Amino acid sequence: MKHKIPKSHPRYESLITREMLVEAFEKGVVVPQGLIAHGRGECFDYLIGERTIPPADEAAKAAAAALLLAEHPIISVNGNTAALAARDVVRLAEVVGAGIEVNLFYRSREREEAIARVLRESGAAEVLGVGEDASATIPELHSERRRVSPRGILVADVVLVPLEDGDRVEALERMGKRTIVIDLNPLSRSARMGSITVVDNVIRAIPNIARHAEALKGLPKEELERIVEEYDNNRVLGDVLRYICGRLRELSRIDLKRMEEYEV
Ligand code: PTJ
Repeated sequence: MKHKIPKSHPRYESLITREMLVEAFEKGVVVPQGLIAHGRGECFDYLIGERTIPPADEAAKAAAAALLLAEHPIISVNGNTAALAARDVVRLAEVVGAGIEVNLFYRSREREEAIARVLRESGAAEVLGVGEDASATIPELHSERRRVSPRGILVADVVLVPLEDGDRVEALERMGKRTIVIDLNPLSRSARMGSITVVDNVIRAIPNIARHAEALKGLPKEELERIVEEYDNNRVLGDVLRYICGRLRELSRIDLKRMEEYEV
């Protein structure tokens, strides 16, 4: 890394994450817009306390069950996800038997290949959605995200979409696919339109879904179906908002200089 961040820095993790994104930006993996998107995510991460909150864990469990039940699950990867969680994506894909596909809002051949390279270096055997492979289109979607692999997202029944930009989630849902969204903003269009929304940092969310999948793997199909059927995304998003409100209310009553000492 170009800038050495001292381990003792109180915001070490957060600063290292930024360095990872800047480095990925310099390699052409992340777009400048991705750095802006990350800043928005950081703000929401502060509000939830930079940890996996109970409603996010509930969503991660439902996501794991949905991925295990899927006939043809696909993990969609964009620049930020490749920069922050490539190894975790590959691991999750292995646990649930999912395909991995590059899908970009700011698509270029160079970026597709740079992202596929990061994924392959992280252990992915096959990466879909690169070059001519992205030859199919999602109907009624006009952004570059419409271009998908006929062996991947086009025929998938469950698609995991980390850090998405709204309208593709709606288009995939219209096609009858189940979408699992990872987004720190509980009010984003993607968060509201997805079937299952994990309001958590992609860095924590993907390994957490993999942990749940490992634990659920041996369960009978009916049990997994029950978890997915009982899951209510609107109620869970409401729980996230209530969690944030409650946390802010408690924080407003303490000495903020000593915030880290409180379990809030
Ligand atoms: O790599 P590309 O070309 O596909 O472009 C990717 C970006 C992220 C630039 C593109 O999808 C975009 O513009 O996304 P948006 O509309 O800015 O939405 C990104 C969402 O992700 C926002 O709601 C952020 O709060 C959220 N977010 C940012 N960082 C994280 C995050 N959610 C989870 N984990 C993060 N680390």
